Amino acid sequence: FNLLQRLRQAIRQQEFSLYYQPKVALQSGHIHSVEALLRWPQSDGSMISPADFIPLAEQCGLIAELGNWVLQEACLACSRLRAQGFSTLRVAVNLSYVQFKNDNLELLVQQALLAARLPASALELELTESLLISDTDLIQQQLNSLSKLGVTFAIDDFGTGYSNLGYLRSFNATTLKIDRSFISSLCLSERDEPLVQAIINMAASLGLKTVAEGIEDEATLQKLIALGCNDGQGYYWSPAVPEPALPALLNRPP
Ligand code: G
Ligand code: G
Ligand code: NA
Ligand code: MN
Repeated sequence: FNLLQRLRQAIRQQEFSLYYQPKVALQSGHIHSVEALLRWPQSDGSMISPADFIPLAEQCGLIAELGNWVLQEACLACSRLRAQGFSTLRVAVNLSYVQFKNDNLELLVQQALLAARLPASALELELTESLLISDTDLIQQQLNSLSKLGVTFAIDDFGTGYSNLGYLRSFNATTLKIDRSFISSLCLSERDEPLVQAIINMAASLGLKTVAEGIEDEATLQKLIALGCNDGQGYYWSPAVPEPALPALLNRPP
């Protein structure tokens, strides 16, 4: 079996699971949102990373089906957690540019929200810069109509894509996620602090919130608070965990 055949079979047999990583307000320590991250557990107990199988799923078109499952399942999980008392929790879902090539994305998002009885404001979609600069009419239209539904957008891995900032003029994002590569050495490298400060200042002047990815220690957290970053994600709080582990995390005092 090669990886592609195994991927096809895994989709058919629903072998995937979703894990969720908290997004934390840096000042208060409050977890207001979770990011859904795909996991593919193997029979030997290991996991294949989405970084390995998502590009393959994109190439062969399987990402449409897989991505739609992620959307549905993430909305259902958020709805279940809201019903358990975490009534303002939001969920973030990563979207592949391939999912925008189908012209029914808006409908799929609406259906996922409706099936979960979740308001659009509970859903954030994470997009990469490469998607945003491939500024085709179809993508622009879809972003606009999703935005009108009330869904919000975060720009993922900011700073690692292309240095074309033109899309920030026209695209209605609410959040910039500063890539982990800038955060992981923030307290070690002299160059990273002014860079991160510049990103945070630029975001603030555009009215965008900032999320720092990959925070692992207290010193980095304190530095980001001092730099004015709004939110964070990282092993400092938690890696992505399965849904049943979330209530304990969400109940944990900051
Ligand atoms: O979870 P982890 O940090 O290993 O994720 C690796 C990469 O896979 C990240 O870039 C993440 O955004 C991406 N990824 C995880 N889950 C999904 C998903 O459901 N859809 C898409 N398109 N990408 C995902
Ligand atoms: O591309 P995206 O930002 O969606 O991918 C997030 C990836 O980073 C996932 O694979 C996730 O498991 C990983 N990740 C999340 N928090 C941390 C962290 O604090 N440190 C490290 N090294 N990786 C992290
Ligand atoms: Na992401
Ligand atoms: Mn990211």
